[in-house]
Amino acid sequence: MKKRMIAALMVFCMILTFTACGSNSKDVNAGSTPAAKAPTDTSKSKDLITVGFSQVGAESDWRTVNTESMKSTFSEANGYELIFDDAQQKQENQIAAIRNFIQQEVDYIVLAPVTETGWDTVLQEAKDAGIPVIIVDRMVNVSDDSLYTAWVGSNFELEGKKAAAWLDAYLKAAGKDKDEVNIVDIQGTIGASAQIGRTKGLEDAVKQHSSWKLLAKTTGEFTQAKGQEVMESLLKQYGDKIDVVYCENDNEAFGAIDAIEAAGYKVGVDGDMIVMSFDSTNAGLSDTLNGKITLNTECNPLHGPRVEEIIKDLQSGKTVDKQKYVEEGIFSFENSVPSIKIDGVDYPVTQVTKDLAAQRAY
Ligand code: GYE
Repeated sequence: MKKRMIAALMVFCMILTFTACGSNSKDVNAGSTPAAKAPTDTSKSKDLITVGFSQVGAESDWRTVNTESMKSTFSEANGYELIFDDAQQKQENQIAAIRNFIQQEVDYIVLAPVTETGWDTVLQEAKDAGIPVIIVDRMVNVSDDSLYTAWVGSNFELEGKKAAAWLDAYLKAAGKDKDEVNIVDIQGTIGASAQIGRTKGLEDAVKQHSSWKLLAKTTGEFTQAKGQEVMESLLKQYGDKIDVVYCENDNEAFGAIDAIEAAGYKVGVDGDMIVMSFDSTNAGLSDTLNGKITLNTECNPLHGPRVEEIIKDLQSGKTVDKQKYVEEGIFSFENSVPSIKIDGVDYPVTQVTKDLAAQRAY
């Protein structure tokens, strides 16, 4: 209590000092209503909104596009000063980056969290410093929702459900729904929302299909190298007993396809096993067009403008949605399944064409 009072006094004194000097004060309002800039604020850098962005890493094509989207949105020309930090897939690096942003008194902290848990302490520090935190892409699992202002990203469990519903419909259309179907799941980074949701979508479906067997689930850490390594060992263990390789992102799928082909097997609807993937990046869609990936469930990485919209609303004192999902499609090599239904909602399945692949924005 005493400490708090001293801290409050110090903050008060600091505010007084800054105001007296006519210096530029910082926004210190938490939550959804940041304070207006000081009217005396004339210097160029102070006109810019400072955003500290803690990015997961550079593990995949999706991530590269996502980084690009953030960097091009939060440019000086658009009125921002972006402090970008690549955490190399390590939560401790993200925590250090956030502490650094707090020290630099940024206006907003944007966090793409590597995993869901472990954020309470550092987000409380950001809240205490009065800096709004926007979570993007994966989710955080915190005990108190007021530790972040808003979240925007994908419904990863729905993505998993879409993929599993397509597999069900595809097998039915091929007259193979009574056959035993052996599946391996190359998971994403364990504990990341994208992994949790996609794995759950598959596992729930496996429980509902007595003929589906999940032979193994193991992480490929969302990278091509690990996807290949993991697939090599799965092939050693199960060989062509595997019918479906469920990769939780495109890069894992690229690695898995390399491993399958190097072991002398053929991927695709007329091959030894089919590969399913998530993301639908440019390269992912070309592999869907050529049939190496049979189904690709979209995950949209273009979050820069979405985060900017939240920041603009906060700047103008508007309330923002606490959580916002992005709409996403489903792309397939073949056309036996025109659409799928989940919880009463129809989702079209788009067969990839040359034009569609060529026009892809990411
Ligand atoms: O699917 C994967 C990336 O969190 C949605 O992370 C993101 C996932 C994406 O590494 O490619």
